[in-house]
Amino acid sequence: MMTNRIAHAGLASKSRSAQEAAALIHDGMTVGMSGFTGSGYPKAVPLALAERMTTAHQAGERFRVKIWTGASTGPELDGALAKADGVEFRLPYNSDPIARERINRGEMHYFDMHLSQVAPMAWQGFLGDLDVAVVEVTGITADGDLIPSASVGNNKTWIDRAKGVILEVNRWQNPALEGMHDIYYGTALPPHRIPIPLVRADQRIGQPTFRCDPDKVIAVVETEAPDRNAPFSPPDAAAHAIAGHLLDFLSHEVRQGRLPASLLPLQSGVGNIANAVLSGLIDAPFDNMVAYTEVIQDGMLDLLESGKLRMASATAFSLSPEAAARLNNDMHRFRDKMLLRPQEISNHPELIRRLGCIAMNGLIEADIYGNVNSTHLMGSRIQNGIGGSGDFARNAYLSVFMTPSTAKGGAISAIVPHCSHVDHINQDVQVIVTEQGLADLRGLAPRQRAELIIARCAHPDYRPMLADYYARAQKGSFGLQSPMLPGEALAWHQRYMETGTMRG
Ligand code: 0RQ
Repeated sequence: MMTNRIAHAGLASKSRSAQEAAALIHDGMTVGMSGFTGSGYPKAVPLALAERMTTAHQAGERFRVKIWTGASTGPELDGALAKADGVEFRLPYNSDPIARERINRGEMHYFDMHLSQVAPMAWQGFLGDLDVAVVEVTGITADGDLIPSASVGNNKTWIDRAKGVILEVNRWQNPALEGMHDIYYGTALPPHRIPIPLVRADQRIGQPTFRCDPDKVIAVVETEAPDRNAPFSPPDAAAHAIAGHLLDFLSHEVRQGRLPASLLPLQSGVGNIANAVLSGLIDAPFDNMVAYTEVIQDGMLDLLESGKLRMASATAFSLSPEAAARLNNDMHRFRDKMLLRPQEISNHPELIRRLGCIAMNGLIEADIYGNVNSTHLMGSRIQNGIGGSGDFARNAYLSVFMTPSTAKGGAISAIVPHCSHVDHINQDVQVIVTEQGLADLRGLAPRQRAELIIARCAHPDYRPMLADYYARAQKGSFGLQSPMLPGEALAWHQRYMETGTMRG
């Protein structure tokens, strides 16, 4: 166990202030930062960089960079840089409200990507060179290896690809994180790709640390600052109902012999509903479960504590401040039950297909044919991004999407005639659950799906409108495979824009 956080003498001598480190980043550069859902992101250098940007802008100078990360980060990174108008291009995921506004005002380019594809695409080269990596670590070993922090994300790739590396060594991160990571170095681009030798969620295939050429390290900054994730709101009645329908369905699948009694490796998406489902699993009749997922959130910590979940493999923690403190204070009880991996492994299609994951993700809207929109409001305004939902939904053994049947206090139906934007085509969507009920779409043709989704998932206030649309579409459609009245399908959304409610 580490006592001295920077045990490598050469790297200790590169200790700098955040301001000195930020001064190594210049206008037009591409910067790869650590961070995945509010954990393990650098907390000092981005703030110092934002200050430099603001000063430059005040002097009439241009100072904007391209930022690559693992996924979302914290306000000290995405929020501060967006506020300073310092980001010209962002990938692969954003949930920061200030950055979201800039993206939707057209002031910032945003390449919203499948999270498993970020590292391989960075290696392909079309994204350009990576000038600097800014990576938070828990510590540096005497050999100069880097002990990862509370998220792994794309850090291995940033460290390998960047011309210069800035390390933030964060004392707030528990030294007991050492040994919890599994960093696999066997990925390559075609034609050199080989099978990834992982056949169980709890298997280790890599090493506990990142390799890093000490000569590439241009600054080491010491910090002591907490990760910042949004707290979860307690599950409401809709979340409880959704969890109930889904758990009944999983029990039914076990009884039918289609799922083992310990289920299959669970993937759970972001948000309160996913968290409520995890909480519901504590009282469900499944034991010895494992998770092969992207993030470990509060509900998963509870499941691990209850003993129902044997272990969880992910790329990051995504814990509320209370749960992060609980984990930090009690690391020895959890550490052998968790593995953090690079996101190209946690989200790898080959592995998700091989392990047979049960994917459970949120959505913005689903249409009556089972296509799902996870990202855009009214077809054009980005909310967050596809994140890992595409990696999991297409490759899962069972792909579930869940949502309350309405949004905005009932003024919008989450079930619509046609999605205004499609992230997950109906072939990747096997089950849709709302608080109204569950539609098992497996093996159904489009018109069979439409009837089931309207009957089981739509809110009763919107069922007659959807049924009416569907009946008319069957009369006036060009073809009857997926009946559609082209003008009207999207007028549904137009109505909300004009009157503030879809009912109008
Ligand atoms: O907006 O906050 O302004 O009111 O969208 O909606 O209800 O807070 O839902 O937190 O469960 O997120 C799909 C966004 C759901 C999430 C999505 C409005 C709503 C609110 C958020 P306000 P809620 P949740 C792998 C999985 C993609 C990434 C992913 C997501 C805001 O699940 O980002 O799956 N998924 N990753 O009011 C208009 C509708 C609406 C709507 C919701 N139909 N029309 N507005 N909203 N539905 C894990 C990772 O990638 C880490």
